Amino acid sequence: MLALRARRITLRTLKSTPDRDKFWMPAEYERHSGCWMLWPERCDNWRSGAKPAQAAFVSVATAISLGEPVTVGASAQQFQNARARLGDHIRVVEMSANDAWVRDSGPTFVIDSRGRRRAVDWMFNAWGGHAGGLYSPWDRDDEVARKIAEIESADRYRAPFVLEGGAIHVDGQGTCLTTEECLLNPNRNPHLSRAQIEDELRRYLGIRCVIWLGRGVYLDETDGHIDELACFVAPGQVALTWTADRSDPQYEISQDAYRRLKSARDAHGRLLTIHKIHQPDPITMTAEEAAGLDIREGTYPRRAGDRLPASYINFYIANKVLVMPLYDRRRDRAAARTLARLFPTRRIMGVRTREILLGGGNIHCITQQVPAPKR
Ligand code: KQY
Repeated sequence: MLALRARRITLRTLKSTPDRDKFWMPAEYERHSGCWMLWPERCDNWRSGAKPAQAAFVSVATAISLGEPVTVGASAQQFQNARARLGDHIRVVEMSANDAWVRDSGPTFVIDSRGRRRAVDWMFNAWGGHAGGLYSPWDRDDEVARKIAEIESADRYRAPFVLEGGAIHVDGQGTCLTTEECLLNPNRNPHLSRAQIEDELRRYLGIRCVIWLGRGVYLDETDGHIDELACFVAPGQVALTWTADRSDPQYEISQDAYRRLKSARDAHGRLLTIHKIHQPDPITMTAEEAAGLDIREGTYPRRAGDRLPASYINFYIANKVLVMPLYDRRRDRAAARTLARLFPTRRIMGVRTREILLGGGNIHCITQQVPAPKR
C-alpha cells in the first residue's frame, strides 16, 4: 500500500523560549534568506498622501533586492499601487498594519544549529502606548509579526513583554546592545526591573550579555532606539553615531555611549573596537513638509522646525549590499567611506531618505531581515 506522509503545515505558538530550545538571534551581518518591508500610507505620518515616502521605500527595496529577495506587505487599498511601483522581482503581499515600521512591528527571527528558524513575536504598543506612544490604535501592527511568521512558515514564540526590534542589536555571539532610555522606560514594561529585562532578553534572544548605553539619538521619538545610535558591524566591533560639535545636545549623548562601550566587555570577554561615524549636520522639518501632513488627534505631532533624528547608523546590511541613508554630501561621503572599510565584501548603496526621516525613522526601521537557517 502506498504510504503517504503528510507534510506538517501546522504552525505552532510555542510555550517554551528560544533560549531553552537552543535558538538564538543571529547578527544582521550573517546570511539572510530575505527582507521584509511594509508599504507606507498613513497621511498623518507621511506627507502629501505618502507619495514621496512611497518613492523612497521603492528605492530602498530596489537597492536591497540587489542582494536578497524582498517582500513588501501592503494594505488592500494600496496593494495595486505598491504592486505597480515596485519591481516585478519584489514580492508584494496584502497585509494590513497601522504603519510601516516592520523593524518594530515585525518578528525577530531566531535560528538553531539544526537548520531551523523560528519567530519571536514581541508585544507592540506603538513606542509607549497611552504614555507617550506615537499613535493609537496599534492592534494591526501587533499582528504583523504573527502574519509574517505564518508566511515564512515559522513556529512562533509570543514574548510576554513589550519590545521593538529597533531597540536591540546583537552580535550573534551572545551579546546584545541596547539603551536604558528605551528599555527602562516605564511606558514599555513598568512591571519589570532592569535585571528582569536582562533575563527576558537572555531568554528570547539566546544571548548571555547585555551592554547598556544611556540615551539614544537626540529627539528620537522612539525613546532612544539603539538602531539610530550604535550597532555591531562585526563581533567585537561597534559603529557609533558621533558629533564633534560640543554645543550639539548629541555631543554628550555620544560621549557617554563611547565611554560605556570602551569599558564594556562582550559575551566572550572581548573589549570592543568603536568606529565613530559623524552625524549629518542637523536636519529640521520645513514648513512645507509639515503642511503636507494630515492632522489627527492622538498621533505624534510633527511641526515645522522640529529637528529630526538623523544618523548614518540606521543602515541595513543585506547579503551583498549595505543600504545607507544619504543626507548631505560632505558627511555622506565620510560615512560611506567608513562603511566601505567596515564592510569590504558589500557594495555600499546610498539612498536619499529624507522622506523616511520625516516619518521619524530610517532604512533600518523599515526593514526586517529573515536570517538564513544554519546549514
Ligand atoms: O527606530 C526605529 N526602529 C523605528 C522608528 C519608528 C518611528 C515611528 N514614527
